[in-house]
Amino acid sequence: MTTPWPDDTARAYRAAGLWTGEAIASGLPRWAELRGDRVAVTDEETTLTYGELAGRADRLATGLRGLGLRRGDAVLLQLPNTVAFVEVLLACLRIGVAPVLMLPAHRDHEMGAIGAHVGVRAVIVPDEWRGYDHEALAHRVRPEGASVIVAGRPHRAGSVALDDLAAGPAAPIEDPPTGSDVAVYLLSGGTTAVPKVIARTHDDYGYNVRRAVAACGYTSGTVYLAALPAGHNFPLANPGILGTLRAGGRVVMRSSPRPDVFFAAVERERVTDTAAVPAVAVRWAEAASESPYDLSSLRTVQVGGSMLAPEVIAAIGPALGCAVQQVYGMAEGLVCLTRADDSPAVRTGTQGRPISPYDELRVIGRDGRPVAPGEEGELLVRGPYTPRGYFRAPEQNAVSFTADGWFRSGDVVRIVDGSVVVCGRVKDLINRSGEKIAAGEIESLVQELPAVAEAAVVAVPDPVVGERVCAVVRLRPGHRLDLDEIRVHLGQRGVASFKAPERLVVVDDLPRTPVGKPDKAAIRALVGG
Ligand code: J2J
Repeated sequence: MTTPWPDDTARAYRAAGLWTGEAIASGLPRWAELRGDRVAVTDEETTLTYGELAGRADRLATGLRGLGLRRGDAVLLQLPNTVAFVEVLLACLRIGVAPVLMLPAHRDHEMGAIGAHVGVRAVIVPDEWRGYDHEALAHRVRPEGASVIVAGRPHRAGSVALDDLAAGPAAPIEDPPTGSDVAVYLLSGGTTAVPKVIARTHDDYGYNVRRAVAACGYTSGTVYLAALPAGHNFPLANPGILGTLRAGGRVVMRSSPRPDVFFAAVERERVTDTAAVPAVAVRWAEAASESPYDLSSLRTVQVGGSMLAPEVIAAIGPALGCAVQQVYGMAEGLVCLTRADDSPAVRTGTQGRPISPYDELRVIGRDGRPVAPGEEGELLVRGPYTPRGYFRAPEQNAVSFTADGWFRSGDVVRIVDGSVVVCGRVKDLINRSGEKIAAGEIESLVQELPAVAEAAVVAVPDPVVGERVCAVVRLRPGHRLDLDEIRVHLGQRGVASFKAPERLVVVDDLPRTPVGKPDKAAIRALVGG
């Protein structure tokens, strides 16, 4: 199911004190005692102190157990950036129920496939979000026997209100998780038809969070704004929500990265730190000069998730009046970041160095051999928080991992004086504003249209979102097709709308490799990618 680290490696990580055996939220009662009346988390409507958050999470944990959820079970967690997200996350972590972190944009296609793949025992959703009925979605996709838990006001028979679950007294936690239990399941953009799932253990994810906190210097004075969807690894753990709570700081939840929402939140909450994908950071920087808001509390904006030119990076800090930290990370594990005391050249021109001295990085050429120092090649990685395989995916693992446990990142990088520079990628996906869209997934969906004989999906460069999805198709004789038909079809299939092609190119034939397969590099070149 999950590929464990080899015994001797795991022993070494434990002996070195990297893996502590502790569950991630096991400190919650202690936090409540020490920090009782300090604010832990706030959104536009609700504010909870550490004491209140611990109480809510433990009552909710008891409620979840009352529904029959037990240590080792999994749930789909699809909540926007709200206090409820944090409560549910902590409740789950307390009792060893692992949430699969979905995005609010996911629909039947993603929720159904992933819920079934992981075998979830509950689906946790908002009642409605941005005009969409998530409770109905949850009922459509839930595996048989799984509960539907609704934040807000449920209106369907068979749903359970989150507030009702948290209404009773908290019972002692009888069977708490240990270090090797799964803490969370993260989604990988990946290159397959269905997103791949990464099981992160309490040991490995907890270590990742601690290292990120140390590298970024978060303290009880940190006010972290979660502006990216909280289910992403970046705002969740690097250092993000979990790191800020660990450090005793305050988490501010906002569900939109719009500049006006961001500026207002920074001023109102005196935000010190946040994380953005490049497209979002650039929008904030552009809007800052006209903003009447006071942004003087901002200390550092982390930027990562997709490529950005050094000169653009260099302009963001001055515009927002704060430091910029580049972060190169992946849900599969490895996180690199620039440090405050790095030289300006390193801070603008590289994506930083690993957060752990135990991270092993290797750059290989097309021949599979390590390249000369400073040369470009594919990055392979291993380490104490980079799992050795995807969850229940033996075939994919044979491709994505080497026999001796290295994860093939699919990223093309150079390593200069220990810092990583991301140069490109060999994996077949589209990186739209930091959201990873698997080409293969969209290709199979476009292929379902009767007019389509053959389809290839590639990225086209875009000044705003970095890359957009472009479908290149060969039609069946006598057929026509327009972009709307593709978008409507994907919508009907219940695919998250951010994945829908935004450009269509019809060709007489697709460029092919010598063995007759569509030649993705040539197709990319054809459409200007
Ligand atoms: C270029 N490409 C980057 C960067 C990620 C922190 C930050 C980002 C992610 C993330 C994350 C990049 N420059 N600075 O999980 O904790 C691309 C690479 C990488 C892929 C991973 C975190 N930072 N990328 O983006 O799992 O291609 O994680 O392999 O969503 O994003 O995507 P994801």
